[in-house]
Amino acid sequence: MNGKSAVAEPELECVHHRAKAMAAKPMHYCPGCTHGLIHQLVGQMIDEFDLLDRTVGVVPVGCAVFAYEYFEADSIEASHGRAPAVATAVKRTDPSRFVFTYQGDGDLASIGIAETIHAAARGEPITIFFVNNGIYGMTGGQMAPTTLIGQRTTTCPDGRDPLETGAPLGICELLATLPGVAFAARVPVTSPKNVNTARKHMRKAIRAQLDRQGLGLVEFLSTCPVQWQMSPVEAMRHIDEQVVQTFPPGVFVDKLETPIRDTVR
Ligand SMILES: Cc1ncc(C[n+]2csc(CCOP(=O)(O)OP(=O)(O)O)c2C)c(N)n1
Ligand code: SF4
Ligand SMILES: [Mg+2]
Repeated sequence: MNGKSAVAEPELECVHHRAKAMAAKPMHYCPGCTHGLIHQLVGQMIDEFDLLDRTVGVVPVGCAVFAYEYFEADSIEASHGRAPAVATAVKRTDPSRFVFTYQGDGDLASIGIAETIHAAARGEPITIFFVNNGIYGMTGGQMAPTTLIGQRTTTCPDGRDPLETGAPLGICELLATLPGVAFAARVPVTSPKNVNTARKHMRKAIRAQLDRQGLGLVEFLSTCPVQWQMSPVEAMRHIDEQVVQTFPPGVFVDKLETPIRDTVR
């Protein structure tokens, strides 16, 4: 001790904890990808609502294909785009389960658009977490229905031309026309404030299912720095400055105070 008194170690406060619903495994996502952050939000919600024992997650094909590795809950891997149909089957077989899907934009808005629209039209009491990064991330950066006008991808290297491939598809705007949808909102996950807003939307999308009001969906504006060929910081800025102009954040449907039966003809 050299005659000196020992300096007390400062007590460290852990600000971020891994949700109990999350497995203690390193994730495979690229640096700066917000898939991991959105996973953690899903885990936090399962903890908050104490749903772990009765949750079934339906996970997609896409970069989140291994999502089942990261949740402690039971999970099913759906074929590309089929998650809302699989979730419908699980929920109808055992209505006591909390059933969520986790889907990318290629999965939900392209190959799976029929499953999305019909699950919503039927008002299935399931919760959809929709990760819109405007591109097919996993397969090498091809154009998705959500790709911005002028955005370069491997299948539109000169930028998306709406005269050739149409305009970006707004899923929240589309679902807002369907009476079976109890809650739909869009949020960028680009700042602590926005992440808090995401949590608020997720609570409502979960309540829509637990109160059997109808389908609940949260669309996250998510980064893909690798396929966008941007740094993680540039990718966040790109969402806040560009993506939100085509996909405005907000609540598109909130019928939680109105029994769904009163809104269906
Ligand atoms: C039936 C079928 N068609 C095509 C594919 C190839 N495929 C795998 S992932 C993917 C797109 C993934 O994009 P997205 O859903 O946006 O997820 P991201 O990787 O961007 O998170 C495609 C087309 C497949 N696996 N199965
Ligand atoms: S390719 Fe894009 S979406 Fe996929 S893990 Fe990497 S950054 Fe994320
Ligand atoms: Mg995508």
